[in-house]
Amino acid sequence: MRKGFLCSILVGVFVILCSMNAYAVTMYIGDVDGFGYGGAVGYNGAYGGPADINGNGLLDSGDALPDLNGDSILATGRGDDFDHRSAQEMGDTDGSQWTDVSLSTSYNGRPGLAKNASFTFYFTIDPNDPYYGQDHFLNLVYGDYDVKPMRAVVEGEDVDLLGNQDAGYDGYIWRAYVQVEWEDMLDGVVTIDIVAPREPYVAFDYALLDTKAIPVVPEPTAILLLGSGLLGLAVIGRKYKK
Ligand SMILES: [Ca+2]
Ligand SMILES: [Ca+2]
Ligand SMILES: [Ca+2]
Ligand SMILES: [Ca+2]
Repeated sequence: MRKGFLCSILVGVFVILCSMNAYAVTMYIGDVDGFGYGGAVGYNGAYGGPADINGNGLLDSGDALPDLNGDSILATGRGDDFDHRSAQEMGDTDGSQWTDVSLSTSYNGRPGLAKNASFTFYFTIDPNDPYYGQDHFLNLVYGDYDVKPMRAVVEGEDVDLLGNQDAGYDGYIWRAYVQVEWEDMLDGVVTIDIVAPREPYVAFDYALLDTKAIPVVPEPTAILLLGSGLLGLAVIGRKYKK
């Protein structure tokens, strides 16, 4: 009898955990595929080294967009236009059409430029949702912002974007995020507008609405430093023990 009771409690807990995951508002516009390059194996950034700077097998935050013609500059009219959109992404109207393509003045197939881009999340609010009332994060992954001003406006709030000047190299890929208050989600819509009147070449990988911000993968050198730092601490710890 007691075994059966315990079993039913465990099953109950499992069902609750499953339903918690199912109810979180986790929505993507576009896909997590490194701008359609995936891990960009064999591609270099304009700085001369691998585009996948952090070496995690995916073009993401902290990496560089590929300098396709190898002229050490990533820009409009410099041989770096690409269009990796699927037919479905091209046809979507939520914002997917702005992802995985160079929004570049030299690319005739562009859906528009950065200044025309916007992303809209539509979702259903359920008062029984365990996440009901919880603030969320709006994440945006983009590359090669270097002509000011450019910013994202999320539910009317300005979001600062880091650009190539901050990284010190061309084609810088970064993720920006902002907390979205629950009050702004009650209508079941969250919008991102890009303000970039003069930016002639930029690209977006995807936008994500979730209960957390996208973590940044450390660069290999940072991992090494962290590793040696931990090693140093371990040595110090050992010395103290003596
Ligand atoms: Ca990477
Ligand atoms: Ca180039
Ligand atoms: Ca640019
Ligand atoms: Ca993508």
